[in-house]
Amino acid sequence: MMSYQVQTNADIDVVVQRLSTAQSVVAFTGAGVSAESGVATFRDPDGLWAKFSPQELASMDGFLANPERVRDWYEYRRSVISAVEPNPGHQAIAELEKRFEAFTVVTQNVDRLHQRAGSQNVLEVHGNLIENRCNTCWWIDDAFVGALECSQCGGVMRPNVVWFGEGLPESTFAAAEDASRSCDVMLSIGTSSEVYPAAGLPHEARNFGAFVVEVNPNETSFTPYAHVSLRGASGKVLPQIISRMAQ
Ligand code: BJW
Repeated sequence: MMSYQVQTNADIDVVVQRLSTAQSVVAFTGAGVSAESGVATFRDPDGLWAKFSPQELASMDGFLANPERVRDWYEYRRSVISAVEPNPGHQAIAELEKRFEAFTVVTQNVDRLHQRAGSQNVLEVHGNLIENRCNTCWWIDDAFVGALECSQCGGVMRPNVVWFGEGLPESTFAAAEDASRSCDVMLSIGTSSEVYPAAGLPHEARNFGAFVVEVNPNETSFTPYAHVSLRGASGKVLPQIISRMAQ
C-alpha cells in the first residue's frame, strides 16, 4: 500500500473511515502527547536531553555513581507532573477508547496523564514516575519519597521507570506486542520513534496488517512507513478526528 503524508481534511477522512470499520485499535504514545500539558519531551530542541545527560540520569551506571542526584531529578520531574493536567490530546484518546470494543493505549510515557484523562486500558512500557521499586526484588512502593532501602529484601529503591540498557517489563511488553499484532488501526502519536524495542511496535502492527497513522508536528524515523502522517499537535489533530467521527 502507498504511504502518504501531510495533513488535509481528506487525510483525516481516510483515518476516520478506517476507524469506522476497525474492531481493534491501539494508540501508541510518546512524550509529544504530554507536551501541550507543559511536560518537556526528550529529543526536541527544548527537550530534557538537551539539558540533562541520559547517561547520568537514566541509566543504572548513572544511578550507582550518584543515587542522590538521580533521585533528586526524578523528584523534580514528579513535581512537574503533579502540577499539570491532561490536555485535549489525552482526553481525545480516552474518548476514543469508549467507541471501540478493543482499545489499548500503549504508552512510553511515565507521567500517568492518560489514566488521569480517563483511559482505562493502558500499558506503560517504560514504567511510571509515581512508583518507586526495588532494584533487586521489584517490590513496588507507590510513595516515591519513601525508603531508600527495600523493606522486603534490603535492596536499593529506585524510580519504577525503564532506563537505557534495561529490559522492558516483560508481561506488559508482551501484551503491547499482542495488541499491536492484532489491531486494525494503530495511531502512533507524539513519539520520535527512536527508542527500541518500543519503537518497533508500529512496524510490527504494519507487518501484521494494521493501518498505521502517525500524528506528529514533525517527521520521524517512522514517517516513511506510516500509511498516513497527520502533521500537527496531538491536542489539535485528535479532537478533529473525534469531531469528524461524530458527524
Ligand atoms: C509532538 C508534540 C505535540 C512534540 N503533539 N507530538 C542503537 C540502535 C538501536 C537501539 C539501541 C542502540 N543503542 C542502544 C540501543 C537500545 C536503546 C535505544 O533504543 N536507544 C536509542 C536511543 C538509540 N534502548 C534501550 O536501552 C531499551 N532497553 C533495551 O534495549 O534493553 C535491552 C535488554 C533486553 C533484555 C534485558 C536487558 C536489556 C530501554 C529504553 C528505555 C528508554 N527510557 C526513557 C527514559 C524513561 C524514564 C524517564 O522518563 O526518565 O524513555 S528514554 C526516553 O525516550 C523515555 C521515552 O519513553 C523514550 C521515547 O521518547 P519519545 O516519547 O519518543 O519522546 P521524544 O522526545 O523522543 O519525541 C517526542 C516527539 O513528540 C517528537 O517526535 C516531537 O516532534 C513530538 N511532539 N510536540 C504531538 N504537541
